[in-house]
Amino acid sequence: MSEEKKVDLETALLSHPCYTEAAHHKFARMHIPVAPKCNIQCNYCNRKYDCSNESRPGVTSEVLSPEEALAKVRLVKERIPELKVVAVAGPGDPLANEETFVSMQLIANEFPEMTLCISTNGLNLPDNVDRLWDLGIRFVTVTINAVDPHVAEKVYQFVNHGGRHLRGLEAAETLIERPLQGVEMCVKKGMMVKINMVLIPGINDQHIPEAVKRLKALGVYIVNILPLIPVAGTRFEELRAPTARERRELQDLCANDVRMMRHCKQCRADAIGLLGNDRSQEFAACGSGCGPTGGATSTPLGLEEKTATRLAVASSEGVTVDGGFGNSPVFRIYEYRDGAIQSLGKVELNRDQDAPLYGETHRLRLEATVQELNDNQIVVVTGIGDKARADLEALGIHVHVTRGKVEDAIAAAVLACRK
Ligand code: CLF
Ligand code: SF4
Repeated sequence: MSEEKKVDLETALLSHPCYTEAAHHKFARMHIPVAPKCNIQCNYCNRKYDCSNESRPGVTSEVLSPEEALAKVRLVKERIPELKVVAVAGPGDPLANEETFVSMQLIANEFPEMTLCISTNGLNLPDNVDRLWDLGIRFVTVTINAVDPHVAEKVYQFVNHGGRHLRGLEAAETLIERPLQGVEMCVKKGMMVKINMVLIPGINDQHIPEAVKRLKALGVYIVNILPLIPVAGTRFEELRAPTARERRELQDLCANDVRMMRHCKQCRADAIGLLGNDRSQEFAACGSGCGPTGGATSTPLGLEEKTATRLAVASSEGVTVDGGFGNSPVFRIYEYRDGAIQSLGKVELNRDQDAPLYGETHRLRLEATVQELNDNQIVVVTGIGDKARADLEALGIHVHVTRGKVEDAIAAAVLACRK
């Protein structure tokens, strides 16, 4: 029998940016995208994109082998000393891919102080609790969108389990029974279990409070209610996303029963950095080339060319400019250099979408947005008020107002700024 890995759970909890809100400004996490296969089909997931269990549906830049993942962890640890957590969160299901276990073992061997974390749909969890424990994994997230098969039936298209392809009620029952069993086993073992629930208006919104009570009774540590992101090419593409108010009201209600996570950023399967500042693009495509003598990404950050321009673009999907300065909930950050555009991540503003666009609250919101974006040279929006424009310009930030495609807007904004 292997010797049990010692983990200081309290210290790990206090520095885990998802489990402890106060830690998320200080400590970074890294997702290693080593798990491409999935054993179920959620109606909100397009498999060309990242796993919606843990990520906003954006294209993962790469799928890594365990050895490449280890090399990348070395590089990221060197550049981001605040790195505390390494996790597998897709792009498929971690427990449907043997590479998850191999990668975690390699990382545990080389970085014994690192907190290890996984996020799974839970189908294979009961069979793997001991294995995860032996690897030193103490943080397990399970996505459970319903505990009633008649609700779950509407969320999942199929489940592949035990050599069978299940659909309908049978699939739903399996995808309730197995994850709940896994959660119970993890809690008994001493793991910190987080539940992710995708809030799907008209499908599970009325059911979530009941589901939360059931999960609380099993001893889960925290619950994270994520808004549905309707993704093109999925069965739910025509559904609407919940409003910020709907989500908050549900969180408030469920907070009577269990601790709520409210700072989730729905990260990519290859996310790197602080939760609110994804730096994955800095390390993109550095799989096997990111050893000590690695490729382009090993250029020290301070030695970048001076011609680079950093822009914040109000764009919900990264396709078109579609937000005003005062109401865009997300600004995407890009670097423009010698005609090439590189995505550097996004800044999310945690805005109450129902708040009025006038008055004192709105004024404070605009000031906070100016501060959030003040390390950019250009801000691109569909509209902006005089006061906010003046505040940005006082900081030397050029404002470009436009609509249309993001890349066209960036090129035009840089040109206008340099005139
Ligand atoms: Fe990753 Fe998830 Fe571990 Fe965090 S993310 S596997 S628990 S280390 Fe965090 Fe990202 Fe939200 Fe997930 S902000 S999507 S909750
Ligand atoms: Fe997609 Fe994740 Fe659901 Fe699998 S578990 S179908 S990868 S969202």
